[in-house]
Amino acid sequence: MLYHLLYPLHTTLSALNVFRYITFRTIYASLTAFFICFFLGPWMINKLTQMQVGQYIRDDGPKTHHDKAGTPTMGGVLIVGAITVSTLLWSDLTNGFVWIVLIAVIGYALIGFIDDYLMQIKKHSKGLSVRKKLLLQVIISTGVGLLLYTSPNFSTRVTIPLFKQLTPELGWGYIIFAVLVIVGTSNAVNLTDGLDGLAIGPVIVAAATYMIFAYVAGHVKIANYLQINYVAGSGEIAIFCGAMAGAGLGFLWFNAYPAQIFMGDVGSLPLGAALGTVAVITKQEILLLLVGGLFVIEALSVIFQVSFFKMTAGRRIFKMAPLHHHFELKGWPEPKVIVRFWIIAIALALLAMSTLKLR
Ligand code: 57M
Repeated sequence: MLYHLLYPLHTTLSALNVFRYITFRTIYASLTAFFICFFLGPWMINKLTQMQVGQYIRDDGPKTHHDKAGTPTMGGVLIVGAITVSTLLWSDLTNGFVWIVLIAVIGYALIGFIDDYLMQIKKHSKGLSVRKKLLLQVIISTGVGLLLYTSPNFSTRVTIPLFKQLTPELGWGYIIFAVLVIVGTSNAVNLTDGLDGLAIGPVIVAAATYMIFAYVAGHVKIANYLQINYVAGSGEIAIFCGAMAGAGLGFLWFNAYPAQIFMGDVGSLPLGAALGTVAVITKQEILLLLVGGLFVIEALSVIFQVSFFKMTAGRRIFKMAPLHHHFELKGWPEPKVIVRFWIIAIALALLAMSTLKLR
């Protein structure tokens, strides 16, 4: 909005020329989202406490979690609100990708909201059934996939890191591929969200990484130099990613151990969906396995644990899945698990960035 209002005035006030630059708008989108979360955080915590939207804690989890009962949840409303407002303020609203990623985020936030609402407000402890949640996720991601498929000049080739010449053409199958990426990432982030700051830290890292990828992919000269797919218009997605990283930092202020607020499904589902959508838009889909490697590890720990549990009638690989619970039960203090998982997430993101230069 600010771009549309202020940039045209650069002919009379040349300082406003700065609104043309994606880098400038990305920095201010990050700061805007950060300050929204930072300043509204305490108000949100009070409001949720008054409304008694406190976390219900399962008896079968690690004992240390029992003290967390009643922590206000659904902080994701603030994160998604901050990302949306900031993106609307700083990006070029004539860019279709901006609207597509906002549709994904708001759509998934609604699914998360319904789930949290049933669990926390209606005290319906199970929330939405897994099947209904998945169906809604597939419906929204199919819509997102279709919108991308019909976007002018959008390539339906998949980028394979390290093999820049190998780009399989999926045609309409790309829609199914996009659905898998978006639904998978959303659920993997959701599974990771089980310790204070554990999910939002790597979300910030991944959003910052894709902020760079989006800028690079949208810049014809840099994209050609690095021999990566040039995606016209994807530069504006850097602004969205900046807003996501900024909102994440603002939320982390309160979600840091010991957390004063949790994000709830209304936060974890849309944040994961946003990363998936951004990976698809920037044509760095497979690389998300590395950028969001921590989410992949957490999801795999659940898949292996559940499969092994079923195959062996009750035996386990880990003390408890997802993986963070395993280390907690081994006696690692919660902050140690969290910070070590963040370190892994940062190292994986750096490794992913290095592939831009490798072929
Ligand atoms: C949601 N939710 C947290 C909070 C957060 C298939 C199975 C592995 C699924 C998995 C599951 O349900 N995962 C998804 C994880 C919950 O956090 C809430 O949920 C939101 C995210 N959706 O924002 O609102 C709890 O996590 C803790 N927490 C923090 N700090 C935070 O910042 O401490 C969350 C955010 C909160 C709080 O305690 O209450 C969760 O863990 O429930 N299920 C599991 O993760 C369960 N695993 C399990 O059953 N494993 C089995 C195998 C065979 C499936 C096994 O290994 O034996 C565990 N989760 C819990 N207790 N709580 C185990 C039992």
